[in-house]
Amino acid sequence: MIVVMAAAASKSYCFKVVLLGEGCVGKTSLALRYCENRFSDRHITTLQASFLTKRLNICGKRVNLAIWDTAGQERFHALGPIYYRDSNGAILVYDITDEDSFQKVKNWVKELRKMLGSEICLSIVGNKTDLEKDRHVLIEEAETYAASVGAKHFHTSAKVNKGIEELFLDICKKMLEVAQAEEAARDGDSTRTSSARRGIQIIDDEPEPLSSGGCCS
Ligand code: G3D
Ligand code: MG
Repeated sequence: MIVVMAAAASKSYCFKVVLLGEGCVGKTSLALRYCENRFSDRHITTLQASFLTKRLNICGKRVNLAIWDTAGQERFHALGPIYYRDSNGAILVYDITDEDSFQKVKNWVKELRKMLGSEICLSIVGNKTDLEKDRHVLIEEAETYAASVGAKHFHTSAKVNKGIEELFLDICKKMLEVAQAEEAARDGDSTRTSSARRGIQIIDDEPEPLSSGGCCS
């Protein structure tokens, strides 16, 4: 769901992005690196919070980003639509040293397109590029696949903090473009039903100061 808070001078956009991918590919590590700039060499199995937040300013637009991470349910094949519905974007992560994890990304793309259509912004991420010597997923194959499904491909390492800012900034820009196009359509009053379907809310009052992730849940 997109929530737009409109005040006289500025607007805030709240976007939800989900992290998807096989267990151990580095989803939690990417979120922690981006939001808290930390990395743990030990597997993080007891993540309590369901999402981390980050505030961005993109070309003068304030964006509150909620990054939803799993609590490890993917290991039991127990991630259902309840986790990703209402998402504005999805980041599909694989481990470049694990071919199976790349195949799993393809399954996720199919499921998301089937359930949410083309409305969700997708990014595909090959993580653990610090382990390049153990690479088992061909760069060209991954990039060609991403392009074929309308997703951008990124190379990241949560361990050495590479490519992560670019990844999140890019998907935020895309989600902002979608939200602004929806606003323009609504202002033109031609696709009111489309806006309603995507759950855009316009709040005309002066926004309250936001606590971390407050309007995104
Ligand atoms: P998940 O949330 O997808 O299940 P995690 O994955 O973030 O818990 O990470 C799983 C393992 O991969 C962890 O190591 C973590 O330290 C490691 N990892 C995550 N990102 C990177 C990376 O960019 N490079 C390298 N080399 N390792 C990474 P363990 O060994 O504890 O399983
Ligand atoms: Mg995790």
